[in-house]
Amino acid sequence: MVQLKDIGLVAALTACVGASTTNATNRPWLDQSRTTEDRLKLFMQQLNETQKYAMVQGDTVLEDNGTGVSACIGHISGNSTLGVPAICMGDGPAGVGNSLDNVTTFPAPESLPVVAAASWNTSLQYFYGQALAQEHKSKARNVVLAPTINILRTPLWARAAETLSEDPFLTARMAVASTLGIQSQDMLACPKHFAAYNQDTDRFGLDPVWTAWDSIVSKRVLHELYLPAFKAAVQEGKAASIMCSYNRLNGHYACENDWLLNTVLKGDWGFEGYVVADWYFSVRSTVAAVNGGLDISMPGGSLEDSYGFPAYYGELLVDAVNNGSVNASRIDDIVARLWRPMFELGVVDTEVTGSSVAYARTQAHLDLAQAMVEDGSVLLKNEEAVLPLSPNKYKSIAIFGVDATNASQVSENHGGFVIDSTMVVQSPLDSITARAAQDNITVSYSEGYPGTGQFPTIPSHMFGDGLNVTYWTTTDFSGPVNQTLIMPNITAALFPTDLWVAYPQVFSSRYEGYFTPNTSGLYHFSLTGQGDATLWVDGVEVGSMVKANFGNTVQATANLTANVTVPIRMDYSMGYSLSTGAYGITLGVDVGDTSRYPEAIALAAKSDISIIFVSDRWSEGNDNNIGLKLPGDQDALISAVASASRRTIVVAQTNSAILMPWINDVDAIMEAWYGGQQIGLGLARLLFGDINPSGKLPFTMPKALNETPVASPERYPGVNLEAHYDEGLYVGYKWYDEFNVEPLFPFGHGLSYSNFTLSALNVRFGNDSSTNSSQILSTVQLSNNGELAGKEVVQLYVSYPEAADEPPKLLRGFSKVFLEAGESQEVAISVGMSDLMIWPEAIEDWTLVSGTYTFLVGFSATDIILSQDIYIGASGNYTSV
Ligand SMILES: *[C@@H]1O[C@H](CO)[C@@H](O)[C@H](O)[C@H]1NC(C)=O
Ligand SMILES: *[C@@H]1O[C@H](CO)[C@@H](O)[C@H](O)[C@H]1NC(C)=O
Ligand SMILES: *[C@@H]1O[C@H](CO)[C@@H](O)[C@H](O)[C@H]1NC(C)=O
Ligand SMILES: *[C@@H]1O[C@H](CO)[C@@H](O)[C@H](O)[C@H]1NC(C)=O
Ligand SMILES: *[C@@H]1O[C@H](CO)[C@@H](O)[C@H](O)[C@H]1NC(C)=O
Ligand SMILES: *[C@@H]1O[C@H](CO)[C@@H](O)[C@H](O)[C@H]1NC(C)=O
Ligand SMILES: *[C@@H]1O[C@H](CO)[C@@H](O)[C@H](O)[C@H]1NC(C)=O
Ligand SMILES: *[C@@H]1O[C@H](CO)[C@@H](O)[C@H](O)[C@H]1NC(C)=O
Ligand SMILES: *[C@@H]1O[C@H](CO)[C@@H](O)[C@H](O)[C@H]1NC(C)=O
Ligand SMILES: CC(=O)N[C@H]1CO[C@H](CO)[C@@H](O)[C@@H]1O
Repeated sequence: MVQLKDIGLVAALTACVGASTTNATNRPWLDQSRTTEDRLKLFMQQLNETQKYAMVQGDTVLEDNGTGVSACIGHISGNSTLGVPAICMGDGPAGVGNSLDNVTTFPAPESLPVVAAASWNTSLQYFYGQALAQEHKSKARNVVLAPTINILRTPLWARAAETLSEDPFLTARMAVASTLGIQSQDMLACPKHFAAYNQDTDRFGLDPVWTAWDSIVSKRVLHELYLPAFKAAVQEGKAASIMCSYNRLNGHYACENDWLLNTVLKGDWGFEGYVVADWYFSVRSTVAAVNGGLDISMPGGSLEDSYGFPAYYGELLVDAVNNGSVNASRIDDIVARLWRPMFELGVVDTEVTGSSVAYARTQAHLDLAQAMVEDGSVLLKNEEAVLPLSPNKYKSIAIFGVDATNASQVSENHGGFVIDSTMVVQSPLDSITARAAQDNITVSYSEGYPGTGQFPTIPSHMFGDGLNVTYWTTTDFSGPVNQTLIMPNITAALFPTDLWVAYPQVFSSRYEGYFTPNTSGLYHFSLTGQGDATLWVDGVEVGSMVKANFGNTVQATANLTANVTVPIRMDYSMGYSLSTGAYGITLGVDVGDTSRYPEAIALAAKSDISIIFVSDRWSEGNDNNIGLKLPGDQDALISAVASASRRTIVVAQTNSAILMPWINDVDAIMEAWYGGQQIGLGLARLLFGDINPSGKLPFTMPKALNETPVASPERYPGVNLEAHYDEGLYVGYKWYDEFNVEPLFPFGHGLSYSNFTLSALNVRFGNDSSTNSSQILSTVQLSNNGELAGKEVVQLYVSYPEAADEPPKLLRGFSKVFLEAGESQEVAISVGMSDLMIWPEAIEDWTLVSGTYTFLVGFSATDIILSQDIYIGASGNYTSV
């Protein structure tokens, strides 16, 4: 019988194993001329039971390298004698995460959809995957925990920036490109999070009873909407691993969901790699998980005393095998799944040369990051050709907002994204100023708005004699008071640790005191931390953080008068926070200043054009709780500046959709996402027309939150921890189409400085020679009638026969094409028969409905230009009409 302490010993002994050599003498599994299965079998014969058990459970006690910096966020030891390296997994999807330095801060992945070329394997998304893998590899990692390919079901999702689209077809194309890009570098990809993980609210539940929400979704909707990108990543992208998600799916945790993992993923799709748990809270059991298809457990569900969970894949697993609840062959199956891709993709044969402190950033990657800004930023509005900027039109430009500076919002805040202390942001202000100088245009700046970041901590003297703080050992201010204290200010560092060191102790606290402003004006408060917090100033609730699992900053504003003392209160509960030891909120302030608006308005009035930078700051673990509104007084600033400006441009750096109450007051709007460190260089070129904008929205922007598909608590975030996906297939543009809801900006929308047209659509049957299968070939003539060269995305949607019971139209192809001014080109898009199949509940399988299909081409979901019907008969019996 294997004891847990043996496993610990093996892990410790092998913790520092580095590179393998390819010396196959006496180690035939290192012989690259053998097949993967052959090598795998030979390798596994070398492992005894103890060694195998040590491999099913990751750790984060990592290859520290003596610097205090860990390369891996998940780690499974290798063995130098056997010549196999450790498996070292790292976040994240927009560059090397986990606070490693000297890496490239890329734009958020969401900016990439619809930028891909027709042949996606040469697309930017593929290069992005390659660059990601190269940087992770430099940091000694061999598994990239990316891409994130969950459907953007609600624009409120914290991780909108990290995922790809509301549409399954588009997401699938991007997922394949990114997976192939990563795995082209002798690295493993790990598409995530499997499955129906479309919100962060309630993903862990509430301390100390951690129960995650349950997604209630029909099988048809899963097969047609939430699973296709995973299927494509597995079957076409050959993804080496898949990460299962935190949520429950139809009553069972995703990481112990036999139907999802065994029947669908490993059975129907033939997935031969491994399923790894998400880091905390996704593993909830031993027998159900291992029999339900989870291969590798990760800390949180596997570390002793981790949030009260036992080590499910430690001694409990050994016991489960010994008592017969888990078949011993399942352990071999897991170990084979773990190492198969390591052999198949050549990772075992690649020397580990990286280190956590290596310099991974390269000029080529910075250039790619800039190219992504140029290809992915979306020009939403451009009235009367106010853009591009040019000396004929403007001699002076006024710029507003801290996001224009090097404090620009360029990345998600959580550590899964890039958090690099050495990052240098190419600020939009500097880049625009430099570019404008070439045209003798002057650029001036006025802050107007202090940004969405953290402000300096409120100094103690502004709270007079201090704040009364009351503590409860409950999460909801109930029960007897545990203690009261006087605190000089509100900082996370001053939270009394004795309240929570004895896990599972939880607490809530209330601060009450007085705040004395030293100036008059609008005060911006920053609440930085995790958990739940609400701030009241002068008796009015001015802002809140809701169910934040990880650190984030939210903003609150209050209009105050110098030397007029007002009551201040903050309620804080640590219930939803995750990072042990990081409880509490730090309250910062940007003091009021009555001159801010007058200065901005004066500058706007004397300039030829105003450019206002705005942002939000949603981040993993913290869904948007303010309903798509821009934080703080940014809406007011835009309106104020616009009313004084001759021309106004808004540049938005946002996680997802935002509401635009000022839309009719401004002339142009550019969505630049969380654009990475090269944002300024790319934006300057776009604004001046050195590059023609060609980014397209990967999701629908609604006019109001209550017009989105999931605008009911039963659907999102769920009631009693059940989220009912009963909007069915009607997610994104399918909803707006079906219910005739006019969006603010439709899916696929994005303007160009040129004028593209489509003509001569021809839809016909064809044959895909590579697979010798039937397909439908659409050709259409794309013309650039403008005066600038540029790219345009031809989008192909299909309307199904009535009997299919599908939404009005579904994206089934797209092609991004570059044309010189005046040039025309025939664009061909083929759609395979399998892409037209549906999955009716009645037959529980894919089927092709016969009938008349309408093929529609256009430049967005609401800009359909040409269409043609085609009749598809019973299998093999096709005729055009
Ligand atoms: C590596 O594997 C071999 C063969 O199973 C074993 O004898 C050796 O102890 C292992 N090395 C370490 C450091 O665990
Ligand atoms: C390969 O391994 C054998 C046995 O450990 C050793 O004698 C030999 O020198 C190695 N060859 C190379 C090229 O490293
Ligand atoms: C397996 O091998 C390891 C390393 O050689 C050793 O420490 C362990 O005791 C062995 N376990 C069994 C069950 O033989
Ligand atoms: C970043 O790289 C530079 C140049 O190699 C090095 O001097 C510096 O120490 C690195 N910084 C960090 C924080 O790793
Ligand atoms: C900018 O101004 C300088 C000095 O007045 C002049 O020489 C130059 O031609 C101007 N450039 C442009 C692009 O107008
Ligand atoms: C907050 O109070 C602590 C404890 O007195 C003090 O060390 C810290 O400097 C104060 N912070 C500010 C910004 O006043
Ligand atoms: C306050 O909470 C701590 C931590 O749970 C506990 O040890 C202490 O006894 C409590 N004090 C009171 C007065 O309830
Ligand atoms: C703080 O507590 C003291 C003592 O109970 C009380 O006199 C004072 O009014 C309280 N201050 C506030 C702001 O509640
Ligand atoms: C703040 O108060 C002043 C004075 O009442 C008022 O003029 C101003 O509009 C207010 N600002 C905001 C943003 O509410
Ligand atoms: C084992 C390992 O990764 N060692 C590295 C630690 O960091 C130094 C400094 O970059 C490298 O030189 C070592 O190779």
